Order: sequence, then structure tokens, then C-alpha cells
Amino acid sequence: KPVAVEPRHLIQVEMFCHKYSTGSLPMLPDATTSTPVAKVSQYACQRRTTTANSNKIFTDAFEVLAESYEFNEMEGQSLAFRRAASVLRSLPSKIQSLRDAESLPFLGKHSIAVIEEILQCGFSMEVQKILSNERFKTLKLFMSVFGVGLKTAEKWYRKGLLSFTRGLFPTGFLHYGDISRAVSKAEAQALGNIIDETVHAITSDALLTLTGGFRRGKDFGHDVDFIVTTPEMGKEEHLLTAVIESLKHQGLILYCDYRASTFDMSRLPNHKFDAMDHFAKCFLILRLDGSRVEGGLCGAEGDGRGWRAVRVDLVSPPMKQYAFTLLGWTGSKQFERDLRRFAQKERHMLLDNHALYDKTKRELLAATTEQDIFAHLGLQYIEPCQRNA
Ligand code: DCT
Ligand code: MG
Repeated sequence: KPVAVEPRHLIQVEMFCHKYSTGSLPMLPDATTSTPVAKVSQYACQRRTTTANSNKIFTDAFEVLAESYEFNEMEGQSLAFRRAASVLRSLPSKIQSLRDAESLPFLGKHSIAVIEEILQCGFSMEVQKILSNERFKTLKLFMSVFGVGLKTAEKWYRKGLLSFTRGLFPTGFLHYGDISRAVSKAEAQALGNIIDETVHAITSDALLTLTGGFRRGKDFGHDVDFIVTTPEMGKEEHLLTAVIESLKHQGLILYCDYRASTFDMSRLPNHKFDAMDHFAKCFLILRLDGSRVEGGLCGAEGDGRGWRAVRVDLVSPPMKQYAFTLLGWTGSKQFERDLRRFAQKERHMLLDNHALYDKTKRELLAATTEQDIFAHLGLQYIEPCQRNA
């Protein structure tokens, strides 16, 4: 059913640009106050990265550049900036001079030049230009719609659609205003309570775990991610469908995209990495009542509704794959990428959300906890709150 989109949603673009404009005073390089940076690993899984980012001014700029390269299908350059941003996020303090930056992994000529410009004048001309680029702004806006990726956004852009038109796009615009607004920790907690009650009313020994950004200690997220499973072998998919039924019954489901499991134990290991795992899952939009949220809804619109729509993902692996799923869904994306790269390059192993495979021994390595997986990889354990790479 088509959903009307109001012009106020176009404010998104402005808000986005505002988010990335620095607004702060120029920082001048000062050789006397700079401290030498300790040796930093090229792998995010060997770095500890909390949510306290001392280099936000640089990493925001790098993320814009990474995104711009991605929009132009220059994956190599895009990844280079994502890696450089990730390295800077792990540093305990702000970069004060070029000397600090030059010794770091993945900081090449281009990223160093951007840092230099920001150190000198507080912003990067190149980044400012991207942020005011019509195509970049439009793709960004289109991709802020749930379910719209680069391909669709590009198609719409080529058709000459510069902004949303009333009634044009059906499903993605369902509750657009609500789901383009960040979810708070208290809201995530409230959803956790609701789903926990629902799950345990179905199976008393079910296991529900909050994962994604909130497990890493973030205060806000674009959605809330949960793993739900049961020790009863082969019953996890049934549990997920029962949970969906119950949520529907409670009148909490505004949208549900259910994907049945395509997981096949006998086909492990996966030699080709899939972007998504094969477990049963659902992408939901749930109705969250303000009365369930401690301190009320985040940024309540004052429209008197007393509820908001929230994006929620549920994934349901068999208990045997629980630890791998937990590690995979906890993120961050950059942390996951580097875990897999480390496993492959340094240990000759294949890691994904289903399993860890030792290519030398030609065997799957079992794990019941995340600690087991880090140990198999010969890595120091990194707490979820230190995985904000
Ligand atoms: N993930 C992944 N590869 C993908 C998609 C997701 O490895 N293609 C993992 C990493 C994070 C986790 O799943 C949840 O995904 P998101 O919700 O997109 O990320 P998030 O870190 O929870 O971010 P946000 O706080 O914005 O929800
Ligand atoms: Mg998330």
C-alpha cells in the first residue's frame, strides 16, 4: 500500500550535511605537544576500539570519502578509507601532527593529505565538495530508505528522481520518519524486555541475546539486533516463527520480512564468503509504546501518538552455531572484516557466522563461546565494547 511522503522528510539531506560539517575552530599542528603513537596492528581484531572516538573530525571525513568511492564503484579506494578511519578510531587520543599519522597502517598519501588539510583549516575541501554534490546527496537520501541499496538508489537517480514524490515508493516508506530516527539504548532495552517475555512464554529455556551495536555499548543505533535460539536441536526455526506469530497477536508487528533457513551443516565450510548467513531470520518494524520505555520515547515528536516504529532484526541459529553467530552479529562491520582477513591471512582458516574451518588440519573447530573462537585464532579476547572498529 503506497505511503505518502511529506516534504519534511527532505530535511534529511540538510540534517545529513549538518552532521558532517565540522563547525569547530581550525586546529594547528603543534610538534611540541604531540606524543609518539605506539605500534598499531593492521587488524581491527588486534586493536581495542571503544565508542569514545578522539579522532571523529578525521574519521567523519574519511567515511564520506569512503562512501563517495563506493557510490562510484571504486571499492579499493573505499575500503582504504574505511580501514584508515578504523585505525584512527582505535587511537587513545587525537592526532596532533602529521608525524603521528604517518606511521599508522593504512594511512596513505591521500588520507594523510586530508588529515593535513583538516589540521590546518579545520575541514577538507574535497569532503565539502562531496557533501554538496547533487548525486551524492540524492543517493544518500534514497539509501536512507529501509531496503534501498546503491543499485536501486542509482536507478531512481538515473530516472531523474531528485527527491521523494508522494505515493511513488510503496514498502520502504512505511514509517520512514520513525525509522530514519536513531533508536536509543532505553528503547532497545524496552524492546529486549518485550521480546524476552514473548520468547519465554513460548519456550522457557529459550535464549535471547541483544547483539549488534547495542551489545558494543553504543548509545544509539539504526536498529536493534537479537539472536534467539533454543537448546532443543532443530527447534530454533520453529521458535522464531512462533515468536513472530505472538508479536503479531500482540499487535506489535508493523512490517515483517521473514527469511526461512537455508543453512545446511553438510555444506560447511563455505569457501566463498556470503554477505549474509543462512540462518532463519526476520527483518521487522515493530510498534514500541512509550509507556514501556524508561524515561519515555527518544525525541518524541509531540504528535501525541505515544508510540514509535523501530527496526528490529531477529536471527535464529542452531545452538551449535550460536557462538559464531554472536561474534558475527556483534560487529562492527570493520571488526568482522578484519577477523575474517586475519583468520585467512595469518592462520589459514575460514571464519564466518556459521563456523571456523582450519584449512591446514582440514577440520571444523567447535566453539561454545566467543572466547573459544578467539582462542582458536590465537587472538587475545576483545570485549564487545572494544569492537567499535
Ligand atoms: N553484519 C555484517 N555484515 C553485514 C551486515 C551486518 O557483518 N553485511 C554484522 C555487523 C553488525 C551486525 O551484523 C548488525 O548489523 P547492523 O545493525 O547493520 O550494524 P550495527 O553495528 O548494529 O549498527 P547500528 O547501531 O547502526 O544498528
Ligand atoms: Mg544494529
